[in-house]
Amino acid sequence: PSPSVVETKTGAVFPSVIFESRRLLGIGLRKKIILGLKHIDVYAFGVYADVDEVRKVLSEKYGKLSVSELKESKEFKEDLMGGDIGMTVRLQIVYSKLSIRSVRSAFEESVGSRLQNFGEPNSKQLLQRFTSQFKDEYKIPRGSVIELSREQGHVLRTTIDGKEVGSIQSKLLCRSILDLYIGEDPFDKEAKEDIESKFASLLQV
Ligand code: DAO
Ligand code: DAO
Ligand code: DAO
Repeated sequence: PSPSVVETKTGAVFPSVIFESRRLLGIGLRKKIILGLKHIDVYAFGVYADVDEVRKVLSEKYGKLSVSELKESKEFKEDLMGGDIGMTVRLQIVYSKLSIRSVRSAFEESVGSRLQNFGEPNSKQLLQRFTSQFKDEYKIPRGSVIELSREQGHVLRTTIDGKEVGSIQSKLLCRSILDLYIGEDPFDKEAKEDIESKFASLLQV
């Protein structure tokens, strides 16, 4: 069995491999400042990618570049973010008082700003379609695991503790969610660095 990785501040445990072929590339922490002063840890996250798909989609074009060349390449990042590559962000809830209402509003703020940046004209409707999946009766206590997965054809599939709560097909929504973790202004910069290096090393074969 492959080992797990522990996020030290929260104790959240991330399996090295999920869904048989998605490998853990890096972990981080999502924090939030509430009432302008209090820092809370909301969830720990792990970013996973399907290694075979990364290689299949990207190695022909980028296989000859070094890690540092890849890190400099905007085109490589674009292809990675926008490509049809299976990826999962696994969230492990740390904050014990998270309500569905605050999840919805945080989502509208963080993902909504990305959708607008990417020029999605119907960002409001798209957000609503996604957040309407989050029913008021769901409970997400500390320890809950939420998985946001990009599947074939840019389908965003959401699960809570392994149960599917919905799927939505949208390339831009998938991209916007990945952008929170590995985009230009990520939640956790160190995590993004780790993930970038891992991606690049996957192509060094
Ligand atoms: O910064 O504009 C951006 C988007 C970044 C996406 C980054 C994904 C990971 C990139 C790996 C770089 C490899 C060395
Ligand atoms: O109770 O007002 C409060 C603080 C809530 C902080 C909510 C941050 C939500 C972040 C999104 C979580 C997604 C699972
Ligand atoms: O941290 O701001 C953020 C956004 C995280 C994306 C959260 C998606 C949460 C989906 C959870 C549904 C739970 C009912």
